[in-house]
Amino acid sequence: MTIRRSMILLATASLTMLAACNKSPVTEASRTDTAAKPDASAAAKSTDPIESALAAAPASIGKDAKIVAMKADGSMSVLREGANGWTCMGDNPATPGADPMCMDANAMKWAEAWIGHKPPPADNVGLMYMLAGGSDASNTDPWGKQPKDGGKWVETGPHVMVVGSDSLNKLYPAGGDPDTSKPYVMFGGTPYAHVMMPIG
Ligand SMILES: [Cu+2]
Repeated sequence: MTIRRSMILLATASLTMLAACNKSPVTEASRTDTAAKPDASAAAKSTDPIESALAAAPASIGKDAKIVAMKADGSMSVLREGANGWTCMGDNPATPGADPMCMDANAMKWAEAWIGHKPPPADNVGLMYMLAGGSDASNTDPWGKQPKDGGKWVETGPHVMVVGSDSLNKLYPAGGDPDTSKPYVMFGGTPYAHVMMPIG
């Protein structure tokens, strides 16, 4: 608990720096290329947790989704109630890339188990949207905070995730250095193995 809390405090402290590092190039590029379009990446890294969360899913899902934020103790605080069974969470500022997520009720049960270091429920296949991409310290350690031995972050573009399906996990490669341009398994060999399916 103490470690988790200090990690989160650390993450909060470096929020401004990270936002500055990551947002600027994207914003500049989009100004040149797509001046009229909203900048999805900047929205995903927004310090407004609702704006960030909504960047994860199609608007048709996001508009009625519940929005939550993770508190320092790992529990969730509700920022906005929802009506469609989906729950969205904004970017984690402790990771370099954007990684807001929107999950259905089964994926939410899975995520709560993962965050709480508990076994996920059996027979519980769930879907998750991460349309702004994902940024993970490790593809093998479900609770990794930093890449090991100076390794790189696992950066994945826009994708959907299927959690809780052993039969699907068996179809795709796992391991420490995945090709994130094709379907792959994250956290393979752990109870939190899931398929990451890039969609663009
Ligand atoms: Cu993901």
